[in-house]
Amino acid sequence: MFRFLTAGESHGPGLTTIVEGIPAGLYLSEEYIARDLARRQVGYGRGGRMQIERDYAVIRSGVRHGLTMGSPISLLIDNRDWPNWTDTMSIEPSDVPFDKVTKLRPGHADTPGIAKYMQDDARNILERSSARESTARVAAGAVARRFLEEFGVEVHGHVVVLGGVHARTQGPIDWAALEEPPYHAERTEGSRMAAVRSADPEAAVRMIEAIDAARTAGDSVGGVVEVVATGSPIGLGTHTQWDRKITTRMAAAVMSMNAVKGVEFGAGFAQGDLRGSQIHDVVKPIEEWERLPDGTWKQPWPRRTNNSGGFEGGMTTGEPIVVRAMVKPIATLLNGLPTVELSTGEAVARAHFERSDITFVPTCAVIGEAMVCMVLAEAVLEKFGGDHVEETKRNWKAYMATTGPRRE
Ligand code: EPS
Repeated sequence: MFRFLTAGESHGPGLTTIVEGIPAGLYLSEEYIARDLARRQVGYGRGGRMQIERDYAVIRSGVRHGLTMGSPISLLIDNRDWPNWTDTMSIEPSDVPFDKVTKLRPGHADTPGIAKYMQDDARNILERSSARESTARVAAGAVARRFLEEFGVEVHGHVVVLGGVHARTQGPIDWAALEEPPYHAERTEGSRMAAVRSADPEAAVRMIEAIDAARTAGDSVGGVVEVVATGSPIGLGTHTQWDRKITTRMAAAVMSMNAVKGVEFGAGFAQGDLRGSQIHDVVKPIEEWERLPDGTWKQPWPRRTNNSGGFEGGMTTGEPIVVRAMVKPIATLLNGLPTVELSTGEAVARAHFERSDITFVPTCAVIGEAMVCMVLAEAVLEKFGGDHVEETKRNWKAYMATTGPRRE
C-alpha cells in the first residue's frame, strides 16, 4: 500500500513527509528530489518568502547506498524563515509578546478554522493551511515520480489560464522550454514562458501583465493548471466500486491542493454542451496499433481522440492522462477585503495582511504534477504489487502481454 503524510507549519522549524510503500531497489537521491523542489519555488508573482527559502529535502530513512529498502522514506525540509519566527511560533510557552491574527481573511481557512478549533488567534489555523505545506507534497511527489520513471511514465504540468489570459497551445508541448531559469533582469521569450509556466509565448506576456496589474491594485489572480501524464498502462483503477475508481482518487488528490475549486479531465466541462457523437473516443483498428520490440502492444486499444483525458469507467485507457485544476485567487490581499474582528465579531475595514503572493498558479502546475504522480504510483502498486521494483516490472510486463485482442 502506497501512502504519504505531511506535517509542519509554514513558519515553524520545517516540514516532514513520510512516504510508505515504495518497493525496494529504486534509485533515489536528495538531488533528484531537489530538482522538483526548485521547480516549485520559481514562478512570477511569488512573494518575498521564496527569496528566503532554498527548499531541500534531507532523506532520513528508507534509502541505503542510493537504493530504497522498502521501508518508510522520511524527508525533512527546514524552513529557512524559522529564525525570524522563533518568538511568534515558539514551541515552548513564551513570555515574549506577539500580535495575534484576528482580522479574518475571507477565502482563507481562518474563519471556519478558529470556530472549529476554538482558537483566539487565526495563526493557529493559517500556519498549517498555508500553501507552504505543498513543499512536503512536492518532495513526496518526486519519490513517486522516480518510481514511475522506471516504467516510462512521465508527468508534466503547465498553466493554461492565468489572470483571465488563456494560453493557446497546439500539438505536443515542448516541456523543456518551460524549465528555463525564469527572468529577473533579462526578459526573453523562453524566460517569460518559464516564469508563468505557459507554453504559449504570447499568452505568457499577457499573463505577466495581468500579475503586474493585480500587484499594483493590491489584489491577487487565479487560473487553471493542466497536468499531462503519458505512459500509463490501460486498466489502472476499476469500475467495480466508487472509491476504487482512479478518477475518484485523482479528483480528490488534485482537489486537495490549496485554493483548488474545480477539477476536470480531458475535454472537461465543455463536454456538457456537446453530443455523444462529438466527444467519445473511437478506438483505432488493429492495423494502426504499434508493437514493442518484444512483440507486446505498445498501447492496446489506442484512440483517435482523447476527450476522456485518459479515463473511462474509472480506469485508465492508456491514452495520456489530462487533468486540469482551477486555482482561485489567493485569499491574502494587500488591499484586504472588509471583514470582522475575531474577538468581537465587529466590522473592520480590512482583513489581515501578511507577506503573500500575487499568484501561485505557476507553482500549482508543479504541485499538480506531484499529486498526479502520487495517485499513479499508488494505482500502479495496487495493480502490480511488488516488494522490489523488479517484481513490479515483471508483473507489469506480464499483464501487458494479456491486454490485446482476446483471440490473439
Ligand atoms: C508558500 C509560502 C508562503 C506563501 C505561500 C506559499 O510564505 P509566507 O506566508 O511566509 O509568505 O508564499 O502561501 C500561500 C499562497 C498561502 O495562501 O498561504 C510556499 O512555500 O509555497
